Amino acid sequence: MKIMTILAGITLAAGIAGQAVAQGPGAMTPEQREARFAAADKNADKKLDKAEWLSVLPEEAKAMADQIWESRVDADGDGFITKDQFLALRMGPPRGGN
Ligand SMILES: [Ca+2]
Repeated sequence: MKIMTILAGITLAAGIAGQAVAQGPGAMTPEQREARFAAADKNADKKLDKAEWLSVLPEEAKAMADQIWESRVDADGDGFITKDQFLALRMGPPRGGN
């Protein structure tokens, strides 16, 4: 029961984050996503730590930041997200086979 509630919360927060990242109708272009990554990468080491990622996380997603970071962003648990990982982030349904 508790687990289900937590999972539902993660899904909800991820959806909110996805909507905010998309910023209204139409997803961000790859150029916009790269610009966001560059803006977040304060120390220019080409990867984001959690604090840097938090700096570009939409306000409405911050309540679930820990869950989103651990479950979807830093899925390999190394404490960083690379540019490739950032650009590949999809807050919506898992990618299909194409
Ligand atoms: Ca960095």
